[in-house]
Parts: sequence; C-alpha cells; structure tokens
Amino acid sequence: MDRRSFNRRLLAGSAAAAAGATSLSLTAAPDAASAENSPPTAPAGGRVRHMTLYAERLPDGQLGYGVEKGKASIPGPVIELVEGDTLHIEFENTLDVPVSLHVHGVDFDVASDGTRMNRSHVEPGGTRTYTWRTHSPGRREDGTWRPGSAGYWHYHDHVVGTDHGTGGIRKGLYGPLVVRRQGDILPDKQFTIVFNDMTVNNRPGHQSPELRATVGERVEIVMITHGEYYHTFHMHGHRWADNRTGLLTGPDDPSRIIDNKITGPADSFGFQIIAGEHVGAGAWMYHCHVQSHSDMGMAGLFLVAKPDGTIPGYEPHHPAAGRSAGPEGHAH
Ligand SMILES: [Cu+2]
Repeated sequence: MDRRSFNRRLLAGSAAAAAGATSLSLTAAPDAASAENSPPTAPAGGRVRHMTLYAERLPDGQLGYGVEKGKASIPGPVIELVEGDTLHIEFENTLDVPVSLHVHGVDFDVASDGTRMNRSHVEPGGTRTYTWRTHSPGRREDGTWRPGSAGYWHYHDHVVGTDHGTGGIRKGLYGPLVVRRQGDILPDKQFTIVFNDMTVNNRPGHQSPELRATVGERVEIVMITHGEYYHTFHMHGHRWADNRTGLLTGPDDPSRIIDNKITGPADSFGFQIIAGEHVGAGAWMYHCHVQSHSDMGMAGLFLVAKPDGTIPGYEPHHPAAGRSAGPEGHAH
C-alpha cells in the first residue's frame, strides 16, 4: 500500500505534493514491523489548502454538504488536514434559507465561526470563505503544554431552523473533520457513523449503512453524535484504545481498551481497527447499545469479507440489524 489513498481523501487538493513523504513510523515497539510492512503515515503539515463546499437540498428534502453541486451527502465529505495546515473553504449556499459552516476543534477567527449571532453565516445564494487553521502541540511561554489540533472533529450548520442550527443538523448538515499529526498512521478505509437523534447518518431505522472491508484491512471509524439523545457506540468483535488515535503507542500505553463508548450530542471520536483481527471475517454488528435504541433500528453491519469475497453470517435480505425490532418503539 502506498500513500495514494491518503492523498485521494485529501479534498483540499495539492496534498500529492506532500514532499518529504515521511517514512517516520509511530511504532517504536521492539518488534516493530519492517519498513516495507509499516503502514503509511501522515506527512508534515504547514500547507495552505483550498476547497469548495456547497450546502444543498437533497431530492428527499434533507439537507447536505458537498464538494460539487448535485453531490451533497449525509454525512458531508471527510475533510482531512495535518497539524500546521490552513484550509480556506469557499462556501456557497444554494438553499433558500440562510445556512453556515461551523467547525469544532480547530482555530478560526470569529468571522469564520459560522453563526448568525456574529454575522458569519451565508444568506441564500451567497458565498463566504471560511478559514480554518491548525497547530502542533507545543510549550507556552509559561512552561505549560498547549495541545495540538489533531483529533477526530466535525463541522455542522449553526443557522437553519434556529440560531443553533437545530433544523439544519436534524436534516443532515454535518460532516467529519480529521486532523492528523505528522507521523499518524493512515487507514486503508474510512467510514463515518453519525448518531443523529434516533438515526444513523439520517437513515430510517433498520437501514443503517453497511461498512465493507476485507480481513486485514486497516479501517478507520469516525464517530459523531448529534441531536437530542445520548447513545453508546458498540462494535462486535473489535476493540480500540480510548485515546486520540484509538491506537496504542507501545506495550505500556495506559490507554483503556474498549469496544463500547458513551457519546452525547456534538461529541466525536475515532479509531482504527484491523478488520477481523483475531475474530475473522463475518457480518459483525455495530450499534447503539441503549437497548431501546438498538431495538428501534440504530444498528448496522460491519461486513468483513474473506479474501475470496465471502462474508460468513451475511444474509443480505435479512439484515441482523432488523431482526430484533419490537412492536413498540418509535417513541422518538
Ligand atoms: Cu442510542
């Protein structure tokens, strides 16, 4: 595997220029894999990037962000940066109501805050450039440590419906932002799961997205929560470290290993797993573990295929996610 997959995902372009392609490995363990087997890592940051983003109404009446007109999606596109990067987003509002782009986790002037309260939203038909900046960790003049921008963050509307974007978020105006640190391990595949009210990615209950991978692939999950409820995100057969990257930095890393995490509105986290590691291929469930929520359909499948493409336990027309639906529910 090479670094192309990383560059493809960098929507801001010109990442391919990422010179000095670092071969710096984060794995410092004595038994670290040989260089040729090491996963690719994030290059140095510090570049200035540009992208366009549109807010659109989807055919079904929901709302979404997209990098091309007519291509909006829920969630919106993954935006990836490396600490030190600056991103200018040329944002166009194609809706008939004011909308905005508000981001968590990174640095911006108040003019890029994306709220009506400080006039940083966009009127129908209008455009605005939002600028996001990022920085590496470092030491303040007083000797204390300043965190870097790296993390699994997210962006969303802050205007539609109310001054908090309650209507925009409910209808799908949200998306993931991944800020990496130079040397962070890059995944083979990436999926975004958003628990929004009682939906997964604004889909109807029991129609949650299916995540597809092959045994051995390094899969990154970006998990975001929105709406009115608290949830717990659970994956079957796979575990991760409850820290910034979801990965251990060595055998003595004290991070707790989990397979279930409580998450509330506007929380976000992410992690990487090796598909099927120690458990093999299969139709592995992921779901909210609040029982009534999973019963109402907040469940989907992580489909881990064997190299020949078969998926043990997978019945496409009888998704496991739908079997436990009770007659009650839909209380929300
Ligand atoms: Cu839930």
